[in-house]
Amino acid sequence: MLSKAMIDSLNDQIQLESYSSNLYLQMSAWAEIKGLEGCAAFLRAQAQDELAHMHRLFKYVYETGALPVIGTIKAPPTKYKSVSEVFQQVHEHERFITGKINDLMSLALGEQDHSTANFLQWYVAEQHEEEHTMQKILDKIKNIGETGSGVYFIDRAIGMIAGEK
Ligand code: OFO
Repeated sequence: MLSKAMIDSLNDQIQLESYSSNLYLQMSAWAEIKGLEGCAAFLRAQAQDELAHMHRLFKYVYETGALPVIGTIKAPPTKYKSVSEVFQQVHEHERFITGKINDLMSLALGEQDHSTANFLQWYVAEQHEEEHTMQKILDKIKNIGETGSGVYFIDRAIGMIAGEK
């Protein structure tokens, strides 16, 4: 059985994972409109992953006998200046999520809630992986550069990463 504080925090995370999914899906629309098919494919796949993260939490909460609550999801931004801005924001957002997962883990450990701590391990590993992927993408953007045909090659490189997912 989960504490009230833990149920509330897990529900906050359900809401955040839903927001992450919407954020990346909205970013994929920006990329599509700009003709950046590789970036769009990557961001759509990322949106799907975030939805799966939300469902994983949702299932865990109801399996404990508590009520998962999605709540209100705020609207994500719709305008971006460049590919680098999009992926900088993705990276920043993932770091923010890592902080939230760490807070959840600290709460679970503090409460000696070993079941939830064990459940959260998967998210700890996932955040490590995602931050690493986003850093790799930012490095590629920096190395290739966004001038001239650079954006074309960046899009191809990110599309290849999407294909590996
Ligand atoms: Fe970006 O990862 Fe969800 O948790």
